[in-house]
Amino acid sequence: MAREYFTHKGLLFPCLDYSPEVLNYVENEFQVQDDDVFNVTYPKSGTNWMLEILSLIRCDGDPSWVRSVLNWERAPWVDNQNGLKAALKYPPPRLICSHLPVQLFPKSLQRSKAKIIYTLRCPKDVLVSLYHFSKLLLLLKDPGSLDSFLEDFLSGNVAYGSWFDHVTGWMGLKGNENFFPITYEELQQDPLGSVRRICHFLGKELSEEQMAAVVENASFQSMKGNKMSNFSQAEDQYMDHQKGEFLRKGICGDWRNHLSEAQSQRFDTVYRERMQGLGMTFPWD
Ligand code: PPS
Repeated sequence: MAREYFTHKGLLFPCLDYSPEVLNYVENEFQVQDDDVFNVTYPKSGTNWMLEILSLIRCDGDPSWVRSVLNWERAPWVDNQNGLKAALKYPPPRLICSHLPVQLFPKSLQRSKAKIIYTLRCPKDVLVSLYHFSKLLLLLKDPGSLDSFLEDFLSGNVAYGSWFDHVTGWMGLKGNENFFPITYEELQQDPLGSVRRICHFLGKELSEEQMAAVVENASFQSMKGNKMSNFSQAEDQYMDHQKGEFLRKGICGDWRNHLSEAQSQRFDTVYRERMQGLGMTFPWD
């Protein structure tokens, strides 16, 4: 089961912990509640950073919760079996993570006032982060060479499917008052301003000191030193801790250290083809 995938509605998902039954249940039966906050991303786009920020905002910047409860318990991933069980038991107001593309997201979202925070990241950095993470996360297939993984990524032959489809699908909700898109790059460039905007979206008032505490306690270094947030507690059946760390580099533009000129140009060609119709610009454009 480890490192194997199945296909559900045209997309690949890991066999370990995922199933068509769970995905169907989440899409068709899961009841979104008005006070739910969803942390939605394509993998490796800053999900856990946002999870930490949202956890800390919930506690007015006080780090006790993030230092005492595992991140996947603070905000379970509804997409898989264990996460779904935890989400169903979660006392409201729920904080829930998901990597699902918009077409597989719970249909009941349409009838609710739940809030969605959608974090995007430069796709070349997503590619590089996912390439490294695929070596240690035993849910994912071994990535092979960077050249072949680049082609898999560009064609959506990876878990959760195509980055391009995910982003264009979710960004269709832009302008909806309960949808808040933000980039990893904005979080890096202006963490305090980003936290202020997230608080405003959530209708949560924090003082300047409390927002500064959110930024500080959700920093790369703070998370790296917090065993509730750095995935050091992930079981060996899920993660090969010898192969690397979840909190790898945490920077923008690391792709420049990995992609050759030819690989970068190949990426740009597909990016232009897939993104030109969207009419949006991003910090990495
Ligand atoms: S996952 O596995 O899909 O849920 O991964 P995700 O959390 O979306 O993304 C992991 C990358 O985010 C980086 N990260 C951070 N960067 C900056 N600051 C903070 N606090 C932070 N927390 C996580 C993490 O290091 C991964 O990026 P790379 O480039 O691999 O370092």
